[in-house]
Amino acid sequence: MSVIFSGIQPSGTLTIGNYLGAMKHFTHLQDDNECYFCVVNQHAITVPQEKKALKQNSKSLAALYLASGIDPDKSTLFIQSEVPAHAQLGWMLQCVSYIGELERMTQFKDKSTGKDAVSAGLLTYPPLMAADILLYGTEVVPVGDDQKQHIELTRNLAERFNRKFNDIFVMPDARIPKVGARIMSLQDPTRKMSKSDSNQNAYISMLDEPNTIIKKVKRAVTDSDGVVRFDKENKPAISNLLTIYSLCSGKSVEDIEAMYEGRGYGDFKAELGEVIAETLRPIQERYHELITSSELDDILDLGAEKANRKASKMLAKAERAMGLERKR
Ligand code: AQP
Repeated sequence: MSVIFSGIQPSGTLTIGNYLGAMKHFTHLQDDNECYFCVVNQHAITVPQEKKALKQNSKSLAALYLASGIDPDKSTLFIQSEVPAHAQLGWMLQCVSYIGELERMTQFKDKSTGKDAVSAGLLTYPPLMAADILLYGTEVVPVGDDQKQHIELTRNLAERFNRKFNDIFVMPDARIPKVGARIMSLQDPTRKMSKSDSNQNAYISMLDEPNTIIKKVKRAVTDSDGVVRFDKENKPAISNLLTIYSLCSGKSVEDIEAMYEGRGYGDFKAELGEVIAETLRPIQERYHELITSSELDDILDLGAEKANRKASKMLAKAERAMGLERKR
């Protein structure tokens, strides 16, 4: 049994990249582990968010966690801003972080390049993420490939804190899926699929209608070769579509290649659209039941209570280690 933590930002509606790279794997973990799943809304505000949309996306993300199989009796599901220890420990970890190491984070570079105004929060996002993880004594962090660097920084910060103050933090390990760790944009296979992409055709949202999914897959870029074959280097777009097909259908890439031998991209894309729509159908049905129910608020209230109980213990230890307590 391990302690597991994972967070997703409510910065838009989740894409199938978020689902296949992260969320899909969570449900298998909750039977044998102590799991914490978090809607990291304080991370989302590192870039501008419209307040109504943020509120709505946060509830929507919580409902998607549940609809994809998170069981509140087995896992703790909560909203980051409802557990103040995250921001409190995040500040303490900012104070043990170096600006240079934060500036080297790929995600910071990607999200800040070419922007007129960049929030300080975008730079200090990784120590807050480290706090999310370290507060729960997390051993395993299931994430997509893009988060590997942040987990490495979390380990460095934990190690630095333990050495300097007191040995209180557990060293977490990233768990990255072998296939699907980086689903790419449908419009540019050199970039990862992201929910905040300004081009809606670049991603499939978990709540897209079947017709929209089918249209988006039809519009996905391919190549001029016309052969359905996995070759990441020379055929990145088709390889990305094959990965999605394989993960959604449970069929191996080789079997899918054989199914489309001698057939063009038209058939392949039309059927892939159906396969994705079918994968999302039960999740969407459950989502629509949950999003209008009071059950969702009850689950999140209880989740915040459980998370606060656990996190406040580690926060107290960290404050004591740094000399921030008065009486304890
Ligand atoms: N394209 C992807 N393929 C596989 N896994 C992915 N993840 C994100 N995109 C892909 C994984 O999803 C989890 C939640 O990610 P997040 O929302 O916290 O942040 P992110 O990685 O920045 O995701 P987005 O969709 O790209 O959000 P925006 O557009 O707001 O920046 C993580 O485990 C991540 O690895």
